[in-house]
Amino acid sequence: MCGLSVEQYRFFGENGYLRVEGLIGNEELQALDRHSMALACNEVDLNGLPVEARNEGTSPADMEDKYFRFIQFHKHLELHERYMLHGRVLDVLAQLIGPDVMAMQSMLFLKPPGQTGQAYHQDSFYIKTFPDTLCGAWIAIDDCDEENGCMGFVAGSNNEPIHQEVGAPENREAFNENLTEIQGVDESREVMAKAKAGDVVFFHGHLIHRSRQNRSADRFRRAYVCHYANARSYTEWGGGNSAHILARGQTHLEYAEPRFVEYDPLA
Ligand SMILES: O=C(O)CCC(=O)C(=O)O
Repeated sequence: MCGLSVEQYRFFGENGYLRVEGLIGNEELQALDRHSMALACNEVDLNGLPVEARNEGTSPADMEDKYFRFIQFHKHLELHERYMLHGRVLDVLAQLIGPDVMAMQSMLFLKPPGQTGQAYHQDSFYIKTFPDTLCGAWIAIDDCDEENGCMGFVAGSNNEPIHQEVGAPENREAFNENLTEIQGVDESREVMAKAKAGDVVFFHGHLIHRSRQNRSADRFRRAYVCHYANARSYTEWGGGNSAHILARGQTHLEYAEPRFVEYDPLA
């Protein structure tokens, strides 16, 4: 059991994020590293998966865009489901938003050099849960910093409501032009979410965050990020509660079973 200290718990409540160092072990990290690089190099056979390709290219940037950051691939590939249900990640989530935890969304970011980021947003704007208990867990596969486009957090914005004033991003060089940006954010409150490979960064659904373009010459900025909520929160997002895996504990609501891994949410 990975127990948080009172300090860590309080830090998350006040700031809306928490980086837990080295939560992913070396061998686990190597498996993620190999798999994500094989996807980037188009070496994983994805034929026959019920997923729509958004382009015909095969460069790492094309591969990332082709499957919109491999969104919801935990429904198709064992490794994505296994890491979505990572025991130590869930230990932390059970303390932050649990004890009952529902696994809702997975995305694998490759972010090769040159790739844009996503402008300021709050995840609970998109993924609605009632009560609102959304939380992201962002596994760093590469070391990340400002140069290769780590995330930036507006500390404390987890205690703000969901901002409805969104529009197209102003800076289209740094940010994906197809995704929206919260208007009028005070950038001086932003802290850089630097991380080392194997760290996991937890962030609250109301936390205003973004990530800029990867401006490095040759460093990827890969991350596997999943979104979770308390399993007793009601949702219509992504097919409703019955489409999302009960990762920890119990719930009176419907839920999905894992497809690939043998799993006991009460263990
Ligand atoms: O990893 C990134 O660049 C952005 C991740 C993000 O914004 C999210 O998961 O909500």
